[in-house]
Amino acid sequence: MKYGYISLALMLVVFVIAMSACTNLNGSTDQKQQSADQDKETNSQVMEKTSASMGDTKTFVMTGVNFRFFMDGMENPELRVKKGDKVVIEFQSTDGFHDFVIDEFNAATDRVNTGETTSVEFIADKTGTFEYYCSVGQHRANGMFGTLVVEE
Ligand SMILES: [Cu+2]
Repeated sequence: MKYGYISLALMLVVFVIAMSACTNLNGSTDQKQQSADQDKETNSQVMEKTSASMGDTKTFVMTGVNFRFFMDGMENPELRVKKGDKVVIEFQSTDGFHDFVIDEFNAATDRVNTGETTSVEFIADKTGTFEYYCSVGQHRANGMFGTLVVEE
């Protein structure tokens, strides 16, 4: 009978050890599975980013006066982007009432007064050379225009 208890106790110990070993095994398997899932998630996020934008975002910070656009001190600068780029124009009037318009992309900012800022964004979905201009009064005729080049 004495041996019976001992062997029963031994079996219990072995059983407990075996159980905890199993739990550990399962635990590490779960962790592996989790990190695999995380990898998958990361990959699909990267894929989404790539397919959603198709191109870079090009931001141009421009100002307007009577009757010119300026960017980094350059008068009516040529803007260059690649086809598929998202173009963001951040426009501020530093003197007068102005806007920024490109007909071919149906892009137009609000008309803003001195000190006010506005913006417009569009996808440059076709190649070519396009004119941007200010649509207020005779500003365009007075030289308030420039060129956007969209390259392949
Ligand atoms: Cu203007």
